[in-house]
Amino acid sequence: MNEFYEENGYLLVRGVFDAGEVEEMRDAIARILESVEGTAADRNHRWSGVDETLQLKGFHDLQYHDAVFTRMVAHPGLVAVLTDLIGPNVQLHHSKMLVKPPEQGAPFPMHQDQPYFPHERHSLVAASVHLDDTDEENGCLHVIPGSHRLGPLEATGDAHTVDYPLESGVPCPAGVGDVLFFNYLTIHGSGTNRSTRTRRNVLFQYRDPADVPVPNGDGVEDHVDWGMGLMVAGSNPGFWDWRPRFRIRQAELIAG
Ligand SMILES: O=C(O)CCC(=O)C(=O)O
Repeated sequence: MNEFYEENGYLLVRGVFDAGEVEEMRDAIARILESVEGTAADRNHRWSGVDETLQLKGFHDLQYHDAVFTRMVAHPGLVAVLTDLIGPNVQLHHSKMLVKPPEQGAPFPMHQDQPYFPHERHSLVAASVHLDDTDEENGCLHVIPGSHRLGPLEATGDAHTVDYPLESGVPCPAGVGDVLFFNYLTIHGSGTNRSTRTRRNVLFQYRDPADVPVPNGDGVEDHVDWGMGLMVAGSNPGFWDWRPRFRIRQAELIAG
């Protein structure tokens, strides 16, 4: 495994996606935003507790919105890093887009991702794909190096935040096409977008398929998204043991 990642719990890899691929993803995001405009689906996805005047477009399940993302979640350059960080078998857990609009882009308070989708072996790695140049002014990610080694921490509130200020993290400015990889135990967050520039990211979350999700107190797995389980590298030795069985009620679909 990459030594820097092992030690620090994150890794910035430059130029994973080329300009054309970034443009395809930007266009796909624009199509998603256009498709929800004026509908009930067009909600503000800022985190609970964050200033209500701030905005975040945070839609999940990108590969069900647009085929561009089906290709990008399995992008060879991305998968090459993932197999180094996770192992030969890599499975998609979920995908989402994050758009922080200019001057009012909502921040993410510092947190670990682990409480949202706990797993037994903590193999989960986020790949945050930068579709705009990102710095402190437009709300780049901050991480606390080595915090993945603290294990799961006591978290508070619906947003599962931890008691660390954003300033305690190292800012990770990144360019278009760069990917910031980080473990789901690594404490991270991002600032408000106060610049005149939009900050667009997509985030793909992956795991080792042999890493078993930990159910909540009612024996239910809380965080289940469409596309969960898609193999992007290797094979799935546990396919017959663990497989989601969806029951979709049309009425729920219509109600959103
Ligand atoms: O990209 C960001 O601004 C933060 C995203 C994040 O912390 C998350 O999705 O857990």
